[in-house]
Amino acid sequence: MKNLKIAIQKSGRLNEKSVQLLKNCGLDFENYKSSLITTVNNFNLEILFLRDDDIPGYVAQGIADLGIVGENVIDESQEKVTYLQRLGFGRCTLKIGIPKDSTIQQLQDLQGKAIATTYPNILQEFLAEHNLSAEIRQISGSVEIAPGLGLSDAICDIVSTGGTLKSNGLKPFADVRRSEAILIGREELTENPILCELLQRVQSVLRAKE
Ligand code: PRT
Ligand code: ZN
Repeated sequence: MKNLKIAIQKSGRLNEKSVQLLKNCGLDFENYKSSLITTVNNFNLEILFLRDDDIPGYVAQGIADLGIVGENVIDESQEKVTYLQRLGFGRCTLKIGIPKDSTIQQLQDLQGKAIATTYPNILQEFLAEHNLSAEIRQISGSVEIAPGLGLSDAICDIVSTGGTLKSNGLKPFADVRRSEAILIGREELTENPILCELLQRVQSVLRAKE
């Protein structure tokens, strides 16, 4: 039977837990060192190691069959992929943060303000849901320093402990969406026997953790 391909994060916050999950499923493979693709020795699966941002697109285009990636990245990508299983790790919340001494007090106060983010699509949707229009300043990283530099009145970024907000003189203001790691796949694949076997193993690993 033809191998399936699963894309996981090459390095970063989801890498270790994604690798651990696959190993706990009994899969025997070499972890990523310099090769971006590895074959599982005892299962019909190949593992691709990618930047997380590329994973939804690879799956949607069928370059990979499956992927493990944060919901925030899936939503922002606007790619069409199927959710197969919530994985319970990589939990975080995309939040609006404002300077500690900001005059912003309620959502309506965001009207006409500038908000810096690396998540322009999700932020735009959130603003539209609340009938707000604000200026979205898309930047590619270090979003938390934007208000201090006078670039924006607020930010929209991932928060987990809140430590980064605090150490940059910001405070959480509103939750935009929660996120956790998700096993995604191509829609046509749901009946595939290799996927069914993998999914059963993943679910029994998750159950054993409960
Ligand atoms: O290189 P690549 O593009 O693959 O990785 P990346 O740098 O884009 O992502 P990475 O590895 O930082 O995060 C991968 C995924 O982990 C994210 O897409 C989220 O789904 C999830 N996740 C969970 C987080 C966090 N927690 C998190 N705390 N992603 C980012 N952060 C950052 C956040 O951006 C902020 O700068 O951590 C900082 C805030 O953390 P606290 O604890 O100070 O609040
Ligand atoms: Zn990324």
